[in-house]
Amino acid sequence: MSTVYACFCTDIIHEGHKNLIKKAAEYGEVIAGVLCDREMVRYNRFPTVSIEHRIRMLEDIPEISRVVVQNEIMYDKILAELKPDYVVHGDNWQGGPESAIRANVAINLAKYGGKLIEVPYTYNEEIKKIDDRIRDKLAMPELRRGRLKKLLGIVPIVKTIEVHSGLTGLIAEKTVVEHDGGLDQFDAMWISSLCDSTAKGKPDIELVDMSSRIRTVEDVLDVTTKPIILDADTGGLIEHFVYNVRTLERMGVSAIIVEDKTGLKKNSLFGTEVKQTQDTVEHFCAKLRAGKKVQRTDDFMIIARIESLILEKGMEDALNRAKAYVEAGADAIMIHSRKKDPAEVFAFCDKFRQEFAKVPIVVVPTSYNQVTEGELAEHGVNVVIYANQLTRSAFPAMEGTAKSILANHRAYEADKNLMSIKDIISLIDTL
Ligand code: SPV
Ligand code: MG
Repeated sequence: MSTVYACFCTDIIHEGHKNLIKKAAEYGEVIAGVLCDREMVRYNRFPTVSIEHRIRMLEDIPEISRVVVQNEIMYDKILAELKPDYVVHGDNWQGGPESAIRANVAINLAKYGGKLIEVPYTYNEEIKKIDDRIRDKLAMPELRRGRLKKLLGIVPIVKTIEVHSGLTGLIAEKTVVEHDGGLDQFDAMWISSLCDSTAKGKPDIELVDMSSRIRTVEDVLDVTTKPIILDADTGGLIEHFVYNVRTLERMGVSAIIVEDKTGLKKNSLFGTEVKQTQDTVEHFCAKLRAGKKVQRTDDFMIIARIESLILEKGMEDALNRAKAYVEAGADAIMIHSRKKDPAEVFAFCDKFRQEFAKVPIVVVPTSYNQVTEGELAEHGVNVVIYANQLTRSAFPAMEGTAKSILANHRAYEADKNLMSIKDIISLIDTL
């Protein structure tokens, strides 16, 4: 009997999947693949049910004779292993980044003479509703909040991009690329104090207060499902900090990062060019302890950000503070640097890892931007934050358009660089 292989990356079996399975069974014995969590996250969205649940869900379907786990989005290994006579897939992968998977399947089937069967994808209101329901579920505070901790256990490094509005949130949510034989997307969003302030035309000195920052968080929460890490600056007065921890946790924010500075905070990338004061270890630890004490779930993370390297206080100071902050309850450490190369960050991570094998490390490679995610992960980094690149790319693009319209007294010349009206309209989801 011929064998037929179909891979599923879904949390629910709906009518469309059932149609596909029925069609597959016409060609022979059906082997179903379940895409593993790590690849689900890169390719699709975060699973709302466990892999064990997804396996059982397929095992319960009478037409399926066997279920296997597919560990890579591309089919090289699984097809070499199973050598099915047919691969069955919906025909909705012919455009966009998914077409790379289709091409990969074709190449691998050709190696041994297997065939691809494409089943017309079922589009109907019911399926759209199911899809919307999963997305809505992912956006709910209870489900979104804990996802950062879960991601830390699934992906080699949590890739986080700066967002400061609903629109930038959509970019973080929806951008998927095909490269190096796989698909990729961002795992989480960073709401930067620098970019949130800049978007409002204000300096990054805690002038944009928490009420206003929370408004930005809500705009992002409204249109996305990915976890949020909020830049909480110094956290302010301990008496205020505890209230903000409660509010942000309740909203579904996954983590806040508080930096060990005090007084008038200036952006770290100024380094020692401006007057900035580092908090005492005792006072900052008291702030961390107070925050940890008031949070109500195990999901929410308070991450301690160390400014010793920024303020040129030395590696020893950074490491001593890291130890004290972890002991005070910090869920992770962010080490910041404004050096052009990652040497001091690597040195910190290597030493920190000797003492703390499990405490996550967060980095922001803005100035040492040649470093790759792979290199950071090798030194034990768990979260990389691209902290300001969307803002910095948007500003020159907008300024260029403004200059072009002024210079030409019309918008015609600028238009070739612009997104079409049709595309900008379809970018926004409608209910
Ligand atoms: C931010 O993005 O606001 C940060 C990171 O705090 S940095 O600008 O490098 O200080
Ligand atoms: Mg900041």
